[in-house]
Amino acid sequence: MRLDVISIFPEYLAALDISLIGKARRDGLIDLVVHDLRDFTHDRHRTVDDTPYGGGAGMVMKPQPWAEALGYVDRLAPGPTRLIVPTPSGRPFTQTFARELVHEPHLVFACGRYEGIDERVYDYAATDLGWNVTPVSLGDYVLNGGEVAVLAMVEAIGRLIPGVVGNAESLVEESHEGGLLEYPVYTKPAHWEIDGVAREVPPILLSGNHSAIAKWRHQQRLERTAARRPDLLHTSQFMAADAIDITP
Ligand code: 6GU
Repeated sequence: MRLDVISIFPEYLAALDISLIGKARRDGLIDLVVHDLRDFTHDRHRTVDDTPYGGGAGMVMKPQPWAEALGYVDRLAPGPTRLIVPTPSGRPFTQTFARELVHEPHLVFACGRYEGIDERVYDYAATDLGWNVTPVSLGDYVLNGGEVAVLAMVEAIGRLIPGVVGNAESLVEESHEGGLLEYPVYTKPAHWEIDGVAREVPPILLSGNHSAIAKWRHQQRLERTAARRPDLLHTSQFMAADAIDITP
């Protein structure tokens, strides 16, 4: 999978050199290149923004550096390309959406700053380059720019590439895979004391009764989802099946 990220703060993306995603890049599973938008400016000050037509607060990113950067990336990696534009006004990024994006051969992330990118850039990408342009949001809050959102999205997408996460089972057992939150987990010691208070591991997990453990974990997922994310229960694949009692 080919990924390009365009930003005026390429150092922000240095985190993609480490951990699982960094290893996947070194192993050749992810071909990721970060570009500095200012390399596509031609003035002495490397200007990327200007005041908005029609007035209003803040600055807007100029179309020319963006069009040159996108054109450059298109020549570097020709072929079907999806342009992901991180913005609070985009389509919600979910596990389902990550699973859709992992099948794309080429993703380009355009990190805007300030009040956003001149809208004509998206028309250029769609019409002249033939790219699929998709504004995407991490949630209903505002970040200063797309960089942190790209770190999250690349990690969520990258870990779905076969071979990136060592234990493939850990992919299916997780929160949101299957529409429910994850069950609580415990490790040794079984009896643990701090400040004179003992906290025990739920005895069922020490019972060796695997079907009882599976039932308990499923019940924990339902209770946790009901408490923290009741909105998820309406669409969960478990609702219709057996009308499970989710009262704690
Ligand atoms: Cl994807 N980008 C920015 N800039 N802000 C956000 C966001 C994305 N998601 C929520 N807030």
